[in-house]
Amino acid sequence: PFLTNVVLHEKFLSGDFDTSFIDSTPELFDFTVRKDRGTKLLRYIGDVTLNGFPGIEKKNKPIFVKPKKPKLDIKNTEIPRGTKQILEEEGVDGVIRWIKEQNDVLLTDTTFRDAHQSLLATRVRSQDMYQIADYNARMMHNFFSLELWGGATFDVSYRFLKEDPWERLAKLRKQIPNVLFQMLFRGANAVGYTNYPDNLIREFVREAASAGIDVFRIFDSLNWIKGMEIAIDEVRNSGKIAEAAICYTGDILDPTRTKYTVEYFKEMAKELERAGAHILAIKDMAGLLKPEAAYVLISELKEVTDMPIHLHTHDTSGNGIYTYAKAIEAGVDIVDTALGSMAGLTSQPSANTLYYAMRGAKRQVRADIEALEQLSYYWQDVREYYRDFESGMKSPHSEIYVHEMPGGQYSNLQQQAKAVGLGDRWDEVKKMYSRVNLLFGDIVKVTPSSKVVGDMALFMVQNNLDENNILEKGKTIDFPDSVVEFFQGYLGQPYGGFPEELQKVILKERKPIDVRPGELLEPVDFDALKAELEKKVNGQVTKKDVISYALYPKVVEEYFKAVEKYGNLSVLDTPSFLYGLRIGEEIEVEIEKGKTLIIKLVSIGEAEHDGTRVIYFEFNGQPREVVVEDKT
Ligand code: BTN
Ligand code: 3PY
Ligand code: ZN
Repeated sequence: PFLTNVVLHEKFLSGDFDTSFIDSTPELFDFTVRKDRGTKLLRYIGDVTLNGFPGIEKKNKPIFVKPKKPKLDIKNTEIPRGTKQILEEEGVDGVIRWIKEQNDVLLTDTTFRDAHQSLLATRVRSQDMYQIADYNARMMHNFFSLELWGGATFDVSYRFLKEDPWERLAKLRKQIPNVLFQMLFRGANAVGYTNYPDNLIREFVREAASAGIDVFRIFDSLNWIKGMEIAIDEVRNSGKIAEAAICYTGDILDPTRTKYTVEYFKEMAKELERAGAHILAIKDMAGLLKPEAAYVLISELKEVTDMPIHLHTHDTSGNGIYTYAKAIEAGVDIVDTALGSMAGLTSQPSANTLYYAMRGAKRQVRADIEALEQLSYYWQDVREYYRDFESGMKSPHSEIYVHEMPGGQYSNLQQQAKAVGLGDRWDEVKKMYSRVNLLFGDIVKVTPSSKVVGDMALFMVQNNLDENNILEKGKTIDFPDSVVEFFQGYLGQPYGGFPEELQKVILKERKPIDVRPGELLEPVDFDALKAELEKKVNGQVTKKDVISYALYPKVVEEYFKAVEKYGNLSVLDTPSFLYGLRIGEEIEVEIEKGKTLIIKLVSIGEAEHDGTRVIYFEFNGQPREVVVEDKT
C-alpha cells in the first residue's frame, strides 16, 4: 500500500520530487489505516442509526446540550499533590498514618463507578470520564480516593459498551496522577459472578495494581473471610492498600434480628485485621444502616480495631446523609459520596449535600464546595445521555428496609421479572425476595449472592412455590443453576450454614463442598489461554486481555469480534454511540491525538431485497457509503 500511495501521489506523477519528499509527506504513511478505521466507524454509525441501540427503545436522536465544563484553565493550572503522592513517598503505612492524623472526614468519590452502576445500569462510557478527568485532578485533589473501577463496570464495559476497561484505567491514570484510585473487588469472585482459581485472582490483582489501582476494596458476598484471604494477601504483596469490607445486613438495633449483631461485626473486624487488612470498610450495599445504628456500629468497631474505617452506603431510603452524619460523629474516617447530580436514591449520598450538612460541626468534610458544584453541572448534562437506562425510581424508598435489595439490583431484577412475564407481579417478586432470604437462613445479599436470591424469588413466583410447599414440591423440580451452585458451596459458606432440609431438596444427588472452592479449581493455564484467544481473534493479545478472557470467555470473544467489525468505539461521543446521526448531522471524531475524522450522514437508502440498506456519508468531505443490515 505504501508503494501505491507513492506512485499515485501527484508529486510523483508530475516528477516533482526529491529524496526529502518521503519525509515531508506524512500522508504517504496513511495507507490502510485511515480507510480501515474510518470504514469501521461508519459501519457502526450506520448500524446504530438504522437499528438503534440494544436496551434503548428506537426513537429519533434527542437534542442534548453540550455538557458544561468547569471554568478552569487546565493548561495553566498545575495538578496539586494528593494522596497518591503520599502512597508513592511514604508507602501504605504512610497513608494509614496520614488518614488517622486528619480531623476532617475524608471523601471517596464514586461517580465513575458505583453511582452510575446504581443509577444508569453501569452504562457510563469512558469518553464521558476522559472529558472531565483533567478537572478532577485539579478540583478533587483533596479527596481520599476516586472509586472508578471494578464491580459491574468491568464486564459491562466489554459486554455493552464494547470498550476495554484496562484502557479506561490507563488513560484515567495519565490524566489523574495525584489521587488514589480505588476499585471494588469481589474476593474469590474477582469482578465476576462465580469463584475463580487462586492464580487468576492473584494475576488480576497484580495486573490491576501495576495498571494503577491503589486501594482494593475486597468483600465476600457471604462475609466469608476465607473467600477474601487470597486477594488481601496479593494486594499486600503488590504494595497496595488492602481495604477489607464487612457487608452490612440486618439491623443491629432491632432486637428481633438476632443473626447479625454488633458482636458479629466486631468479631469479623478483628478477623479481617488479622488477615492483613489495612483499612476496614463497612459496605452497606443496600442502604440498610440506619443513622442511630451507624453511630453504635462505628463507635463499637473503634473499640476493637485501630484500622481507619471507611463507610459505604446507598441513599435508597433517603436517610443516607443522616447516617453519615451520625457515623462522622462516631469517628468514621472516610465516607463514600457521589457528585450531587449523580447522587441520591440507589446511588451514594451527595458529597455536595454532606459538605453543607457538616458545616459548623466539629468535623468538616474535606472538599472544595465550589468545585463540587461545577463538576456536578457537568454530570447533570452527561446523565441526560443515559436517560433510557434510568430505573424510574423517583423518590426515596423506605421499603428497602424490608426487601433489603442492593442498590444495583433493583432495576436489574425488575427487568428480569419483565423478561419472564412477571412485570405486573413485581410487588409479589419483591416480597418473595425477602421471604427467600429468610428461607435461605437470612444471608448476606450482595453480588453474587443477591443474584441467587433474586433468581430464586422469580422461580418461586413463577412456579407457585412458597415456604410451606417447597420441601415437598421441590423434590421433583430442577432449581435455577445459580441456586444449585450456591447450595453446593461454590460461592463459599454462609454464616450459620445452609438450611439442611432445603439444601437436600435443591441438590438432590449432588454433594455439597465445605472447603474453599479455590482449593478445588484447576489453576488457569495462561499460556494455553493466550494461544487460544490469539487463534480466535487472529492476532496478538496482551496479558490483560488473557486475564479478562479467563474471567469471561464468551463476553471477551464477542468484544474482540465487535472491535474487528467496528474498531475502537470509545472514541465516539455518547449521543452518537447510542443514537447514531440525524440526516445532515456532522460530527468530529478524534480517533487519536491530532487525528480527527469529520463524518456527516447524508441519507439512508431504500430497503434492498437482501434486507440491507446503503447509508450515504460524507467522510472528510468525500462521499462514502456503507451497506448495513436492516434489522428493524
Ligand atoms: C455485539 O457483539 O453484541 C454487537 C456489538 C454492538 C452492536 C451494535 S450496538 C448499535 C448497533 N445496533 C445494532 O443492532 N447493532 C449495533
Ligand atoms: C458489585 O459487586 O458490583 C457491587 O456494587 C456490590 O455492591
Ligand atoms: Zn455500593
